[in-house]
Amino acid sequence: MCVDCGCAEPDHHHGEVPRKRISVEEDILAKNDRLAAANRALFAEQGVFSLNLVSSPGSGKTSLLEKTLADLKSEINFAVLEGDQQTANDAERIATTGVPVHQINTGAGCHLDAHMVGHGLEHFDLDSLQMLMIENVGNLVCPASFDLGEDFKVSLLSVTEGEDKPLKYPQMFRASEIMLVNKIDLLPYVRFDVAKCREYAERVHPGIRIFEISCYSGEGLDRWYDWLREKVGEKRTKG
Ligand SMILES: Nc1nc2c(ncn2[C@@H]2O[C@H](COP(=O)(O)OP(=O)(O)O)[C@@H](O)[C@H]2O)c(=O)[nH]1
Ligand SMILES: [Mg+2]
Repeated sequence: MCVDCGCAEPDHHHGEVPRKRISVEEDILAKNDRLAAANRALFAEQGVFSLNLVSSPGSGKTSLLEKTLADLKSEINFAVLEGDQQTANDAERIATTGVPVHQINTGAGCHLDAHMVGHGLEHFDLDSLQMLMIENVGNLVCPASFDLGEDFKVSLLSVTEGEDKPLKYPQMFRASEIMLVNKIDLLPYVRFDVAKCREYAERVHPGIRIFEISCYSGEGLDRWYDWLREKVGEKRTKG
């Protein structure tokens, strides 16, 4: 047994190796933060409002984008960056709305980073862009640590996932301005306590804004749309 930490590995050292690992991780995050700051400066200069959508796979990020773009594209100029490990499936879904979209495949990577987003922006005409939607790789862990330069992170949680997710993945919900509780059309069929979910989210992030929505029925989307309109307006005035 290792004398340093009590783990089962006999030849497990706790000297230089772990220290080096930590400094590499710090370097990666510091480099990411510098590139995120550059993205943020570009968004500010161009008056582009940007959101980073995060959730487990299947919570409805792409569905939310399809619905939002279909309903608001006549009043807001959007572009979408899609992040997935493999496939261009989501970009193909978004392309059917007619909104400019670019797919980023991260391979083994579990999140988008600011460098990928910076290059992704090269595919869009920033002069006419008002709002950038970034769909991150689906998971509630890694994307929390990587700033992309966005204005806000938006977490989606669908009612089939269990109401305790804000407590289990607090970093993600703490980093998010909004939590969207999606698939409320399924509430009659699943055991999901919306009041508890709200309480848990509020516990890890006091003041978090919560919208209950269904991308299928459209219920609750009006408040989400009003919030987007308000924020895009504010950003244009500042930009
Ligand atoms: N019942 C229901 N299903 C939904 C809703 N939104 C998305 N879905 C379904 O959930 C699945 C995953 O959606 P998708 O948008 O691909 O999720 P993503 O992986 O987060 O991008 C698909 O089968 C969608 O049709 C909703 O509001 N209600
Ligand atoms: Mg998707």
